[in-house]
Amino acid sequence: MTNKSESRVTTSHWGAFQVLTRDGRIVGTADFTPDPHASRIAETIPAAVYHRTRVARPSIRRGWLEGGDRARNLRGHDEFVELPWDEALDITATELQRVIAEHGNGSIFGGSYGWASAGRFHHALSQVHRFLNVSGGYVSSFASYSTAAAQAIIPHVFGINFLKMTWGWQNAWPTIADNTQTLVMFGGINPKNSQVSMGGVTHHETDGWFREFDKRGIRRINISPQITDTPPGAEWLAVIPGTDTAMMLGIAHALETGNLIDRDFIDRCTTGYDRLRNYLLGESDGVAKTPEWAAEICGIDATSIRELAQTMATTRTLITVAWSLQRAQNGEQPFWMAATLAAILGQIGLPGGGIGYGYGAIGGVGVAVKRVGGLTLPQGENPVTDFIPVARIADLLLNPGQPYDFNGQQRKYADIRLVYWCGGNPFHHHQDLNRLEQAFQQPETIIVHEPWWTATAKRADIVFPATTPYEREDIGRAQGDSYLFHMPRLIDPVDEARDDYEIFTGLARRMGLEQEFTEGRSAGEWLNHLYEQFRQETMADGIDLPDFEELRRRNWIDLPVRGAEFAQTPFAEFRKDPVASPLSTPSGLIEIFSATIDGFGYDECPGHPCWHTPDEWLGAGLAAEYPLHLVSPQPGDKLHSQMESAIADLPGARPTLIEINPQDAGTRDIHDGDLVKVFNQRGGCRARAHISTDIRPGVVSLPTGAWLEPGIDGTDAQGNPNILTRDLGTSRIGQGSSAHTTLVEITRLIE
Ligand SMILES: Nc1nc2c(c(=O)[nH]1)N[C@H]1C(S)=C(S)[C@@H](COP(=O)(O)OP(=O)(O)OC[C@H]3O[C@@H](n4cnc5c(=O)[nH]c(N)nc54)[C@H](O)[C@@H]3O)O[C@H]1N2
Ligand SMILES: Nc1nc2c(c(=O)[nH]1)N[C@H]1C(S)=C(S)[C@@H](COP(=O)(O)OP(=O)(O)OC[C@H]3O[C@@H](n4cnc5c(=O)[nH]c(N)nc54)[C@H](O)[C@@H]3O)O[C@H]1N2
Ligand SMILES: [Mo]
Repeated sequence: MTNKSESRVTTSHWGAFQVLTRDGRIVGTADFTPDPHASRIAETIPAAVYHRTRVARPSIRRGWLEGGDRARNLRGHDEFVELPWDEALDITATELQRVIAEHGNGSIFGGSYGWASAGRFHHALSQVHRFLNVSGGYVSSFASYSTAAAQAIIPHVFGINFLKMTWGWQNAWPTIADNTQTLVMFGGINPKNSQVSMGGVTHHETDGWFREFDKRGIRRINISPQITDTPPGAEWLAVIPGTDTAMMLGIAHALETGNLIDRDFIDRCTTGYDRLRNYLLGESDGVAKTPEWAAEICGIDATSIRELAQTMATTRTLITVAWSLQRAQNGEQPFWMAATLAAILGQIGLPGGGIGYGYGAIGGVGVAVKRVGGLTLPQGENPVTDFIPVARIADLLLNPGQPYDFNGQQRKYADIRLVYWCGGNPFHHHQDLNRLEQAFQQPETIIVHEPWWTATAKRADIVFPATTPYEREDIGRAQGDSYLFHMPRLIDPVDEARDDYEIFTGLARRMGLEQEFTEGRSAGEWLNHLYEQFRQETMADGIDLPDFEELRRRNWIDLPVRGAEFAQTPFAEFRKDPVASPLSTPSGLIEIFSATIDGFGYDECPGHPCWHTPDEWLGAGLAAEYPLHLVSPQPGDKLHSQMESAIADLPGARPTLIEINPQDAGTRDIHDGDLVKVFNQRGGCRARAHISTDIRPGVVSLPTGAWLEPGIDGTDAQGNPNILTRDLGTSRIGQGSSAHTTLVEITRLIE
């Protein structure tokens, strides 16, 4: 790899790009030309890969090595001792064996949530799960921070797995372009988010489709606290965060009382509308959910709500809901209520009509592709069946043995002694990070694999330096994408970094489990093996693929699986004949009332969608003290906290910009560019004010992505919103993250 310049294509969660190397070093990146709208995220790679914050060598916390009780309270404040690989692996294998012998595998948390990197074999989560499975198992985690509440509620309503619905049962962009007249977008459809997708999105087409919608005169309505949540040209209804369910109920009331519902569809295809109708009309609780009632809550006037109801009933309407709406207290409700609206409008099963979730949340949703076989490292079986809903990590560590409810089950938190994290950054992604700091003091041992010294790595006991995708060979392939990539090893590992696979192989060898873990294969042999399997499956689907050597030579292939001919109309068969093609719900129908959920006896949900005032919103008593609603969306310039090292170095990038309306800035004497403190009862962080009328008064927006860095007074210097957010399950149904249910106050800081 010396003395020459090369340009090879690789892929990532934000799509494909060229990597330029010279003398074995990455010196730049360039766009992948077939991508019509390439993401800029790759540009930070050369700086990030060689950044001073790379973990250079295996590192073990001094207090853990030397302290009698392992000085657990020093996590995050201790120093690390660098050790040679052999010694660090010996110590770690011995510790894993000790914990397993003394407390059993049910005391190991390996849920290890996170996005890690693209690439099918070196997928960090698959690697850690496979390793822990052959070691006797681990407490796992269910669902994701992205869609936990949706994953719980949607099967009750439609009888389908939410992720299956996301990828297979949605209207595709070409169908929308051809048929939809009104696109009603709760939470918007944001091309900045569709830059990325799990495993990659090669054609960034969302912007292009919106230009097409504009040309065709499709009416677009953005119901969101931020106008920028959709491409320009949409009407904007600046809803108060957390109140969409109330607005939807107001629309439903207008449909019901205006004779605008589709009785035939309701009778044939749904169950339980009468129960909801009683609630809408106030017969069950004495409060009619009129547009006037809704307006008081959601901040959109009753006339607009009535007009919207009229438009939705008289035009082919697709209601879309961003995932963000369910990342909130009772986040199950807007997803259920939006489905209910689409059902009573009678548009489910019509091309370009009905309901869709997560358009724009990630690229790939809405793309018309034919699904072909997957390419994944087999993880094996987990002998431990215990799990937590993913966002309950702090509860788990703080409450061993304590009971909790989840989707009709009564469960108990395990007693965790060892935490293994590989491919995620909980001190970026979890809510109420001060609480997570306490939770992270509980386990006896925390092991992390990371390329960089993230806030999580700094709070671990044992940190192994992991390679980045550019330092190893892999294969790239994602759902919702037509491309297949060979991802070449572009440079040697930086410092002493090793692949996760190699690290786990070293541990497995010491634990007498090498054969089980590797099955006798090197990384290269695994790639050949997995590719050959994928090739056979794909050929069975009628698509010819070259052998691995040839894929290596070609670098990438565009499979003939993308195009309008692959678009399907979701629920069309069901709509035609719900008896012959029933849904997998208990009734076989769309459940507007769910006897199952009713049977849970949760007072937050009576068996049909309903409005409950959240603990924190602009109408809460707490708003007297913390009068601004904080939304914390995904960052537009990066993926979560990845490559934060290089981003944080960019002039003006940190602390993070917080968007604030001129009215709210004015009353606080805050000017554009001022350094501010954002705070509430849970904590505080610094940020820099960005004043804009693109955000609704009363709402501020601080994207995620900064690495936590608390100063002596506990204020985070970088601008991580999760020091402010509340660590509370969405409800007992989904127990997802409620990141968006957060009130704050802001003051100007003197620089
Ligand atoms: N307030 C608020 N909080 C949120 C959200 C929100 O909307 N608001 N959104 C939530 C959502 S939806 C998500 S998905 C999460 C995202 O949270 P995470 O998925 O935890 O965020 P990432 O920064 O992608 O973390 C991946 C980590 O893996 C490391 N990594 C990359 N490649 C490798 C590898 O090959 N091996 C190893 N060992 N490590 C690797 C990266 O350096 C990085 O530190 O955040 C959640 N948090
Ligand atoms: N560039 C980039 N793209 C990403 C990611 C990234 O890190 N960077 N992460 C990816 C991941 S893991 C995920 S899960 C998806 C997330 O996709 P989403 O969940 O859809 O995205 P968010 O950015 O969290 O939120 C979108 C918008 O929702 C609005 N919003 C917040 N609360 C409410 C509310 O109560 N009502 C209404 N109507 N609107 C509200 C906010 O204005 C916010 O800008 O994004 C993916 N895309
Ligand atoms: Mo996510």
